[in-house]
Amino acid sequence: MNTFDDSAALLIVDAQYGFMPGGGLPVADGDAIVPVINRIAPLFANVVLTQDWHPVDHISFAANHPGRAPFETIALPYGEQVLWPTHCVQGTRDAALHDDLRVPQAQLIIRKGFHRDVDSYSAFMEADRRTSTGLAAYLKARGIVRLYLCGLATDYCVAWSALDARAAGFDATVIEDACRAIDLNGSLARAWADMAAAGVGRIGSAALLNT
Ligand code: VGL
Ligand code: ZN
Repeated sequence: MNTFDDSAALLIVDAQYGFMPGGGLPVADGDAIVPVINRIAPLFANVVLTQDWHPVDHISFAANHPGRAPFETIALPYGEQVLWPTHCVQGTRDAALHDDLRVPQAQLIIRKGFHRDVDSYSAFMEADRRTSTGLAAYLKARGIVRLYLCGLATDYCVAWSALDARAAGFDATVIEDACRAIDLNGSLARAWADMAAAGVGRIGSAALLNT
């Protein structure tokens, strides 16, 4: 019952324990996305996942900046960086994808945030806006032109990925109820405004299931 042909892909962003209740950087109600994703994933022949994948000494962790607390911001060479609680450390349970995700057809897992000195919210481009993850080239090589995005968190990794998808020439639509947000200092409203301005579409999973 694949609804979408080979020119479309579902991009599942950071559906990891680290962003679920009990994780290092818990997103409220984050685990509610799992059953929604499991309902929509069978519509897609192509599925790609991302995994936030930090070394323990990563620059985005408040713990690596003495005297700083989580959710403060610092200036880095590439711009402003939010300091996060330690999350998704490489090889830990916190970095694992949720066990209940059922996407057996998934074809690629893009790991990001593994350079110690650069964060990467986006699945496409690291925060220095120069270092590519290789995802755009992979999708283009496979003839994929349309992306549907879901995962965590709406206002960080999903939004940055959707914006970069548009910048790289892809059609991009966020599946709203298959995402949850952090919403730090108005970040969610800003993310939706930025996505709208960039031509990112929005759809609900129920509408998607009726396509
Ligand atoms: C994310 C903050 C830090 C995300 C990842 O997946 O949205 N947010 N690392
Ligand atoms: Zn991270």
